Amino acid sequence: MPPKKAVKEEKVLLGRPSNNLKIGVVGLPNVGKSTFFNALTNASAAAENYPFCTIDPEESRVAVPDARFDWLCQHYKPAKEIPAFLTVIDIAGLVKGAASGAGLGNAFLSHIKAVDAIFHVVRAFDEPDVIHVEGELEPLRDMAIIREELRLKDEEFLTKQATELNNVAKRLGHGGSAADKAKKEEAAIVTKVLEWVQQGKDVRHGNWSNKEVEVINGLHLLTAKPVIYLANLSEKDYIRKKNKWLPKIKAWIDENSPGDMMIPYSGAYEYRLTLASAEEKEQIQKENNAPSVLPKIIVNGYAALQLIYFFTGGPDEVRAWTIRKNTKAPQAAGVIHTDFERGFIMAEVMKYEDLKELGSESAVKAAGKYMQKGKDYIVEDGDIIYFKFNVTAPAKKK
Ligand SMILES: Nc1nc2c(ncn2[C@@H]2O[C@H](COP(=O)(O)OP(=O)(O)O)[C@@H](O)[C@H]2O)c(=O)[nH]1
Ligand SMILES: [Mg+2]
Repeated sequence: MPPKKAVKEEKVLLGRPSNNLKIGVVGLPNVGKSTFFNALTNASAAAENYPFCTIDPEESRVAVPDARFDWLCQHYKPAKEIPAFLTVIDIAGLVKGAASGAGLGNAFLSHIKAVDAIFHVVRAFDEPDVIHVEGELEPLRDMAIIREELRLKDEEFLTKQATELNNVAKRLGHGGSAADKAKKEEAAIVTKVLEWVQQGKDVRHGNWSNKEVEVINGLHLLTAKPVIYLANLSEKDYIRKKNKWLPKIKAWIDENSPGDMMIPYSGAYEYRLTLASAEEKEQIQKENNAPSVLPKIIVNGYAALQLIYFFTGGPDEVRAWTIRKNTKAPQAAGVIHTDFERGFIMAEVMKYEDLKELGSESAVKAAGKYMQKGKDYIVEDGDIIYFKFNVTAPAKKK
């Protein structure tokens, strides 16, 4: 037999975000979670171009800002404009000891379980009027508390899972069917993840095999979710771009949560901006030389999930579709409709940059840059795609 060609295995990513992405705002009480949440909600409600809806007082749907999307809408002047959305959830009730029932206890848990990623708000503003639950302002202690509560919850859950699975595995003994073997493998993986968490580590920082990732994704672990740290500064510090805690927060993240992003912002300032009229808003930002950082926070929340989008465009509708990096054309088509995936024939692809530069679809075609791609094509961020498919193809049995 000829030697097998070495194929590079595609890395399976942690998490399974859908087109309806959710990010939870997490942190100790009085750190500025609701202020941040309200600023986001106000800012989004002000963007009248977008179909906006607030789901409930703690849940808000915000459009992901994207200059390419805006340009496409101007270009096609469609009847309908649908940007990418992020659902942001204000999660209250996480305090020291919450994992074992303190404060609102476990109420926060189901909420965090349901999100795809976490905005971890850290208080770095000193304000004697705003009481700190833990006494003095100490962002590093606060971060450690939140991290530990989430980790403890995972440890508790994994302990139960591992015990159950290992009991089953023991009963199965040696040998067995393929299903038995899979069960035993699952027990071994869950045990391994439990041991990792018992060492005080977060699941997202482990280097897991694809098999392990698949098991982990079924567990909805809290410490497997991507985290973006939001350091909440006073207006003054934000404007002068200086705060004594920031270098320490950064160092803490590098040591305890390597690779996770930190974005400094000021809840008070952002909130004030959202209350101002459009002109006032411009003026305040210019005067202080301190632009709002909300768009950056939303865009990075999106990127932390390893998401990209492709566009569909035409006179009826311009729309941004969310997919994970490394998604192939048929699966990208499947996000629009399962028929598109099932009957996939080809993807006609234009690059956003080409359309923008050349000015029209026909010019892109004339330049030979309108491409026809097959089922192995990996969709790239910013592709403008027209899918061709054949709906009469019979449904494949799974
Ligand atoms: N000075 C200052 N106060 C803030 C800032 N962000 C929030 N606050 C205040 O801190 C208090 C608690 O904020 P809130 O958003 O309700 O915190 P939550 O408990 O984490 O939801 C409120 O009185 C806010 O006005 C900030 O950036 N600077
Ligand atoms: Mg609150």
